[in-house]
Amino acid sequence: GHSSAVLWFTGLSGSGKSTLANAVDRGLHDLGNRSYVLDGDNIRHGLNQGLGFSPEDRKENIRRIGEVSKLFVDSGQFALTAFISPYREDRDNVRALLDKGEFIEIYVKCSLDECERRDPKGLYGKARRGEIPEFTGISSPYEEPANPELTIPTDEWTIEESVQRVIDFLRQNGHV
Ligand code: GGZ
Repeated sequence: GHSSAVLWFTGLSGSGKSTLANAVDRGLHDLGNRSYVLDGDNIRHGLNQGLGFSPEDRKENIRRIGEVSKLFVDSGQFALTAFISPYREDRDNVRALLDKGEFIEIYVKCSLDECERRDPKGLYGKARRGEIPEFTGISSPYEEPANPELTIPTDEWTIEESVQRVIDFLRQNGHV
């Protein structure tokens, strides 16, 4: 039957996680589903204010987001999360919180070169100049997912194609 899930978008800054999550959110609503996007704007400025970007703080950031996502699924809603979540272990810990099939890891794949070209907030430029320490991809690692449910190459696919691929996956797996 139909069942909600966590759609866990992971990828570099500027890879398109938030854009894709919000587009999928609209697609799910149009199909009559309840869903909600968790991102830096509503989590890092609220629940997780005070957490920075050290490995320890990122771990705690992801842990709390995982717990909140689980609450959404318990309430029957889709949680769409858009965080870099650079550490494989932290993502796997969230996966372990949820039942099988309820954690859908979506690798928003975009080369570092392309993310730097986009640089929508000028953060890569600052990181290159040493003005932002521990910046993911520059001076802090990003660990690619080993076995994501989906990989979406945002430097190759349109947003429409990408949304369709996610919705198709949810259909094939009985979520919608
Ligand atoms: C990475 C940083 C950093 C550092 C500030 N490293 O493009 P953005 O601005 O909107 O997305 C980035 C966001 C990453 O926060 P997350 O909560 O997704 O990170 S993690 O999952 O690793 O906890 C970027 C901004 O915050 N930002 N400093 N040093 N991104």
